[in-house]
Amino acid sequence: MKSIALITGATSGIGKASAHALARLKYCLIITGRRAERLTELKSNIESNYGAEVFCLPFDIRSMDETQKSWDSLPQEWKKVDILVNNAGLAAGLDHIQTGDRNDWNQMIDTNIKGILNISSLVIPGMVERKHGHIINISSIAGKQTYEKGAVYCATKHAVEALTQGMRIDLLPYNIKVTSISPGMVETEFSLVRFKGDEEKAKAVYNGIQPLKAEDIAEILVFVVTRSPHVCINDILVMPTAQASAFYTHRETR
Ligand code: NDP
Ligand code: 8X3
Repeated sequence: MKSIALITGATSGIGKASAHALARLKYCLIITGRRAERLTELKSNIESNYGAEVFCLPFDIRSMDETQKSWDSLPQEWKKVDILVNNAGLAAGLDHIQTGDRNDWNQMIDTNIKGILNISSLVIPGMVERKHGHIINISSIAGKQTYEKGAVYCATKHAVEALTQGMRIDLLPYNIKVTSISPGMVETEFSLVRFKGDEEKAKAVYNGIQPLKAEDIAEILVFVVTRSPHVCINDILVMPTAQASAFYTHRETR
């Protein structure tokens, strides 16, 4: 069997673009996310366009039970994951800490932090045994800076930064690369999810600015996974040209 990449959150945005990009590199793919029909559609699209083999695993990454059952359902040869892209994640709401919704907080913490731990706890032991593997965690500028009304989302991405560093240290004896990719604004379903389906609010996030595309991040992922075996890209921060930090953007007004 060829090399295997497992991508979480492949039903949309960065994860979906990453699936296309890794299929072009001839990886066999395990694609995950809750929306099963989207996974099936992506599988058939990828198989017909690139001839890559694809395995769909629909599950909610917040649940260790669901994650474990899905992992157990994989044929043995598919469990030898070479690349794990920890991408599934979300922001829910944009609120001051004093008015934040506890359900939103739990959803972000359970997906963005525990979700990474749930799937990583199943994939990493095999990488350790084989002394081979590459983990790519999709963090964010929100993992490096904290912005108003984003305390909990930013806290989860700061946790991703800490997990990335900790994984790199603990996995050092096992020839496992650990990379963090931290984007600024990328136009995906991210803002639609954050604003719970409010299209107007979601669109306004990108008013007067050319945001990154999911494919821009996938292109960086390709660079990261195609370095020589002795080279590990630790950390990439990437923004739209019109964004300088979490706080400064230049918007063209018409
Ligand atoms: P999208 O909303 O387009 O994609 C998010 C993906 O995560 C979907 O495939 C979704 O699948 C999956 N997901 C969310 N919750 C769960 C869950 N409980 N169980 C399983 N899968 C889940 O957003 P992006 O592509 O933009 O986001 C991808 C990553 O990039 C996230 O970690 C995000 O924080 C990060 N990021 C995004 C930026 C942006 O501006 N867009 C900037 C910086 C980082 P499904 O709903 O089918 O379960
Ligand atoms: C997503 C980018 O700036 O909304 O992680 O936090 S931002």
